[in-house]
Amino acid sequence: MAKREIKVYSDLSGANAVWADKIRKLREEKNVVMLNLIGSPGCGKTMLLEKTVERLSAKLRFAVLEGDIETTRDAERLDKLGVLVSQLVTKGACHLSAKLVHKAFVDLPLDELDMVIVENVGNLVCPAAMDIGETAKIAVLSVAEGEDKPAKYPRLFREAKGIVITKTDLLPYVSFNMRACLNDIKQINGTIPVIKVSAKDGSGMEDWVKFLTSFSEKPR
Ligand SMILES: Nc1nc2c(ncn2[C@@H]2O[C@H](COP(=O)(O)OP(=O)(O)OP(=O)(O)O)[C@@H](O)[C@H]2O)c(=O)[nH]1
Ligand SMILES: [Mg+2]
Repeated sequence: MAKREIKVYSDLSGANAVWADKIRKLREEKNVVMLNLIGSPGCGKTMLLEKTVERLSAKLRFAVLEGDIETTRDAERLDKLGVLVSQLVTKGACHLSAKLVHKAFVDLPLDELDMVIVENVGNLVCPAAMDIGETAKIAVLSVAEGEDKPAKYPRLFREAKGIVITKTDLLPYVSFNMRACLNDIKQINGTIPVIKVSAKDGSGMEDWVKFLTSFSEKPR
């Protein structure tokens, strides 16, 4: 039997990189910060954004891109608060691709914005590996998930420029060892800022907003 050549397909991330570079270039041209929020399903990303709106609106002009596998529910939550928001629906993919983000990003009124916050699809693994041309990835971890997550899913916590520990109001009811968690984070990403918040009771929200605004003070 004649030997048939096996076709090999790879380097899809190369195609992604082209779109990520387009976003980066446009961001730099328009002087817009883009933050990529990444965390498990239900860790409180959207509620954190809901509670951020009023405080952040007083300081800078921002829009939100909501990433989900299905539904426009998260975008509707922010739209109700008057936020400029679009919904990116991946139809099954576990992370946002740079191509999809680019499509929504170019439609934003970039000349009138200082910051775009992207809520990625709820997932601790895949979005961490995907460049979407962001200024920074921000890891979101709730105390309900357990303190071992940074050690078990280190890529996100290594690549992030900040970590938000959410739902701190639940600390009395869950066995989350904050000291062990912070120790692991230190091993993975020594000097990374860690912000502890409760979107429910409002504690830590000032620190969170200060952290966000610090990005618009740096080169974008
Ligand atoms: N107790 C408490 N509950 C919270 C807090 N933040 C969010 N929640 C609850 O956690 C659940 C999930 O919150 P979301 O904000 O939808 O989480 P998410 O990370 O956006 O979820 P996905 O978009 O599905 O990945 C909701 O029931 C919220 O009410 C908090 O600070 N404290
Ligand atoms: Mg959400």
